[in-house]
Amino acid sequence: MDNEKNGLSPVVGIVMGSDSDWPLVSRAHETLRELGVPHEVRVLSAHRTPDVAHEYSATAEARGLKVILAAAGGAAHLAGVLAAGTTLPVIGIPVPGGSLGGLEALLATVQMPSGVPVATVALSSAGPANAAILAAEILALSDPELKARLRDRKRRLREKVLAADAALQAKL
Ligand code: RP5
Repeated sequence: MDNEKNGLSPVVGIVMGSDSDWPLVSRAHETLRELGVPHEVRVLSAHRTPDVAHEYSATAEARGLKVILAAAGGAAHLAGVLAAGTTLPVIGIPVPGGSLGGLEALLATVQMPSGVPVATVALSSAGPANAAILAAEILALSDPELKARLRDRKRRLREKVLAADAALQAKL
């Protein structure tokens, strides 16, 4: 990953249940890259490699991670299984495309039992980028430079909407 090339230790772990999730999950990777947040990306499965998923979660904090993003579709237990093994914040990304259209992944991700939270983002193309932004917002609580980059990103969003409105008014 880019961080390794730069010699930076990852502070965010992006984990997905299958490499088939990558086309969607790559948006989280791109967003963290834009924000300059060092991160790693892994394929781990709650069902197919449960031992590796447990090990990842149990060692995440000691390895320097501060937030975990976990994406899965179908019976999406990955975020919950990772959250069970760490006190780091875990952000779940439900992946659409299962036989129930992703609703099953959304419910499996969001409906965690008391005491083991998973912060769940939208079941849409906005989900992975929002998960990355939320992770960056958590990290920015103790990183003023990252906070400034997030503020700049939000300012650009505002300008985009204002420009779209101005363009529409000019046409009507
Ligand atoms: C989940 O099952 C994965 O996260 C993926 O969204 C879904 C299908 O996985 P594959 O059969 O494509 O490997 O565990």
